[in-house]
Amino acid sequence: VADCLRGRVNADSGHLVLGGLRDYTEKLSKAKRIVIVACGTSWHAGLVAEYIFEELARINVEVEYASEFRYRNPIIKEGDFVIAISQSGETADTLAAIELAKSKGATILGVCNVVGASIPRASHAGAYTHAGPEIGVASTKAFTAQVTVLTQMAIAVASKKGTLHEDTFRRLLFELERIPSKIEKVLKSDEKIREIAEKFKDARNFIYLGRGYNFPVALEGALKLKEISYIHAEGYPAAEMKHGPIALIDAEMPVVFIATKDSSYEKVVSNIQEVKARKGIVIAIVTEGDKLIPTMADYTIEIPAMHEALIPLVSVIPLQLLSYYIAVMRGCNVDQPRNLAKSVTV
Ligand code: F1P
Repeated sequence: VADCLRGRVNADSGHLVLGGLRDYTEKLSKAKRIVIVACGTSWHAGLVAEYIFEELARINVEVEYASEFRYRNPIIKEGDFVIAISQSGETADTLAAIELAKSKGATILGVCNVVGASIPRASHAGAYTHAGPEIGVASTKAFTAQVTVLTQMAIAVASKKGTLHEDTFRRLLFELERIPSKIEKVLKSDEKIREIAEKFKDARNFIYLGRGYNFPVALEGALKLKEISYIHAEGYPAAEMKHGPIALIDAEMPVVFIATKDSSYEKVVSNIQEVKARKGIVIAIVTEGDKLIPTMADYTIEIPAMHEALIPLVSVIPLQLLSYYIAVMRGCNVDQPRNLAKSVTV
């Protein structure tokens, strides 16, 4: 992530430097609609991007699973922008979605990790995440790097469009520069996360809940646990709990809340109360210094405070570590999970 940020955000001059996208910032700022296509973890990064683009740049964004988009007859018009996100740059579903969108006249922007891969080659322009190779099959640092690049794109487009107040622009750049040190701080909770993993390594099910920017993080936390530990896990928007998942909650059910101090905080606090009233076990990711949630939750992991649009970059880290430790304790091969391929090319 530090590599991804270095040389790309120049906080002193207040400029964003997104090499391959420079010529498209102006065009994107006039876009009526952006469609994001991706699979798996990259799709979750796309959901974070939807929230950020809509909030900062006020552009309508739709996020599509490439594996569905490619088989239907989506409405794509000339002038639409399609952002294709992929770690490997070789995912067959995402490539097919690109070709379909291109045939309907869309401009394709690729966000990819592997230089020269098929997806960047099929795109009109794009940005590399430069996260380095993923050693394991399940995407981890790719998510943080993708969200970083997409956030920078949204900031650049919003500032060109004039929808971003100068103070917010400067604050976001300032805070983006400090994300690596915040991640390092979270990594110091390693031992605590290991202890939580020890308690839940034999669980059969998990629920992950978050609101706003932390909803895609809940999905990603659940996916990581499924992928590498083979425990059944579901991610939901916390507000959806009452529409179904609440039926699953009992004294055996660990519920992971991403409950940081942001605009959804009060609502998430009531969701935690609802789970506790049903004797569910609450593991909460909270903002450093939070005094309330630790009195309600069974376990808490702190992350530093930051602008809410940047929280996913950091709140995902303890969830990745939790999955990692649970998987290791269950004797799973975290680098090569069963049935998963590094790039899904069929
Ligand atoms: C998409 C993806 C990964 C997942 C696994 C299978 O890959 O779903 O998110 O962790 O490796 O493929 P990509 O298009 O981002 O390379």
